[in-house]
Amino acid sequence: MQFELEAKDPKSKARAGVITTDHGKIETPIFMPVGTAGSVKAVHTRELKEDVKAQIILGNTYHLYLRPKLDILEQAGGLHKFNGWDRPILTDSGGYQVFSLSGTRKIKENGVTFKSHIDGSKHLFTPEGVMDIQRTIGADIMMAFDECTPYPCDFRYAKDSMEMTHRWLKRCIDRFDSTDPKYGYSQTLFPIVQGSTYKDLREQSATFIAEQGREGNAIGGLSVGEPAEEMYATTDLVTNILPEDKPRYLMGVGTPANILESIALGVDMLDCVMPTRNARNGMLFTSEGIINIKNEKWKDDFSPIDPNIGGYVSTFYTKAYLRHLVTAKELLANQIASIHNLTFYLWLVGQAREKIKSGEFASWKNVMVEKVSRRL
Ligand code: PRF
Repeated sequence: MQFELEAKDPKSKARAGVITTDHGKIETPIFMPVGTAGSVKAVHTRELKEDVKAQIILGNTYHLYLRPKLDILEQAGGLHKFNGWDRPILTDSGGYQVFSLSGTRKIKENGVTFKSHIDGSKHLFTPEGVMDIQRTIGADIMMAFDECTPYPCDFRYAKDSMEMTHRWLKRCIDRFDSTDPKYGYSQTLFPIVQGSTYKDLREQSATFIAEQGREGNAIGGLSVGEPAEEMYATTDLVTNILPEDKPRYLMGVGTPANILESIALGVDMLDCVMPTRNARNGMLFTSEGIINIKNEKWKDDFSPIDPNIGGYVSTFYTKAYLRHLVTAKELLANQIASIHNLTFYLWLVGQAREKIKSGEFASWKNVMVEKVSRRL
């Protein structure tokens, strides 16, 4: 993997760059649609390419390991072959899903034992095991195994957890560096900064992560219920320490406003279930603000869902028609709403990139944050 910085905004820490992988280039800043179980829910790969213009999608180690399981992924020749997505894929390590999804779980130095949310069966994730699983999935970008601390979290717990995450990282690196990719293209490993919202811990963690000298770095443990101001302050502190010449990935963030603010703080990659999950509940993000499409007021609004962002689905279908589909519980509602929200998220980061390159990002961002946060 390679990262080339193309431009820096003069009035913020925002950057534009290009990541090159064996599955193609990613223009940053970028939003990555979440494809938990090997599919971006309600959106197929041709729509992801042609309407949404996604450049990289996520997969989850936790879900794919439990179903369809590794033997099937290996027989398929990896996740790209299995789901037909031939652009880059990043997999999360399970270090988050194991905490948020599985039932009973026990965290020990060796790893985490947990019960499957599907059938209750018992499993163990270790740093080494999670590297092997991501080798088999065949992700272009693999994530280190970490513990995402909850919020709030007392200092002692946050410190012990961060230190364990650092020891786990060393084990991840040892396993990663002593194994080869399975499918003939290269893979890379991103470590993850933790430390809850404690300044000194975040500083320590970011310094430790930077010292590992990997090709990219991630910021975890945020967007877990802390106030937005704390999330921004922590991100600001961490991006001051992480190397400038490597991409920075802020995990699980967020609303359109969160995304723009994080880009202003020097973040290059983001992912979140919000555009797809909220789409399935009738919440639409548009260039003019947020719409609850279930609301009566849209029943005879025959304007396009969003005429300003391009993309077939967003400019062709009307608000009134989508509201009808949602009201009638038609399956097509989920598809149209999900494609639209993702098209908007990708449009938004694409605009951010253009504004960074033209040196106008900071003032544009302030206007946009206001606009995209309005409730229509
Ligand atoms: N760690 C991992 N995945 C994550 C997170 C984390 O801290 C977050 C935090 N928002 C989202 N996804 N491994």
